[in-house]
Amino acid sequence: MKSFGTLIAAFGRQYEVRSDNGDVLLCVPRGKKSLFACGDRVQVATSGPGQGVIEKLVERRSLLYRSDAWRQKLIAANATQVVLVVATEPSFSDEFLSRCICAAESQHLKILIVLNKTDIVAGLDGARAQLATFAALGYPILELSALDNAEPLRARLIGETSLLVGQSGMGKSTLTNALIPEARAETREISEVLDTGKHTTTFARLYPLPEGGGIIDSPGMQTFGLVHLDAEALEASFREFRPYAGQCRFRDCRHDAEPGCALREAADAGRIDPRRLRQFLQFRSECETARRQVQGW
Ligand SMILES: Nc1nc2c(ncn2[C@@H]2O[C@H](COP(=O)(O)OP(=O)(O)OP(=O)(O)O)[C@@H](O)[C@H]2O)c(=O)[nH]1
Ligand SMILES: [Mg+2]
Ligand SMILES: [Zn+2]
Repeated sequence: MKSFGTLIAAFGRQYEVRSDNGDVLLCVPRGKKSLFACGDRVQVATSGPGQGVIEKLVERRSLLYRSDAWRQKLIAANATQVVLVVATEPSFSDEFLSRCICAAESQHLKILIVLNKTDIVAGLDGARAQLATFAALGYPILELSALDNAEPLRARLIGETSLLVGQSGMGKSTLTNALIPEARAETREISEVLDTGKHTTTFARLYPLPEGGGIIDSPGMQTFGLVHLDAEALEASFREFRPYAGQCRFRDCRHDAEPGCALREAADAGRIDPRRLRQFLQFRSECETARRQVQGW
């Protein structure tokens, strides 16, 4: 029997697919290649009780992934919104945040930043200061405590497929459980996470929201390589650079040390955050190094 369904969990080479008639099947891909991601729409053929084979992938509306020179790691497909989860504790990296934003912008996804654990007031000012750059760029920031009350987030999720991403221990799974109690996603004390060096969530899973839409809880990440973005796509994913496109003196300006560089002038004048320009140059240089490695020179 063949049916269409949604891939709701991706563990290595096996996938859980909820078919449109409600059955949940544990599936393997047909053939060796397994390049599916949580959120994918697929056609499956039942191969036994509760088991199936993925036969076809329905074209994706979006795909969020990270990459280094050698590998791509799919995170989720068909999300409409990326929810970047940071917290007052443990500390987070604004560079990591910029990377996630580039990946999301390049897929034209909505972006929402959640500052979690506002009940830990000691970390609040520092976290807000770190987020000021992103607030100035117009990215919405929602402050809450998943342990006290996650409800302010619910209205922002209805009708969207929201991918929760962030570093380990920020509270993605705690938020998921607060909004969808049946989710029962595993959560863990950060101290334990640090002891074992492992993330608590080990694979991405999609949970339907009772009000419509869904949440994809994903494993914490340490790095977010953007090697799949070329220089042009990378530049376009820094939204504050867009008004300066084509304004540099040289058409092929690399925004590095060229005279008459509009981006550099804007950074010097404080119209764009110099830190973001440095991040752009750093991400681009990583991409170029990775391409040279792959090509062997
Ligand atoms: N004080 C406080 N602690 C929280 C809050 N939200 C989550 N935590 C705690 O933070 C720790 C980590 O939470 P998780 O939900 O497991 O974090 P995660 O982002 O899913 O982590 P990974 O799965 O490793 O990526 C747990 O001990 C939670 O109880 C909050 O709003 N306030
Ligand atoms: Mg988790
Ligand atoms: Zn320039």
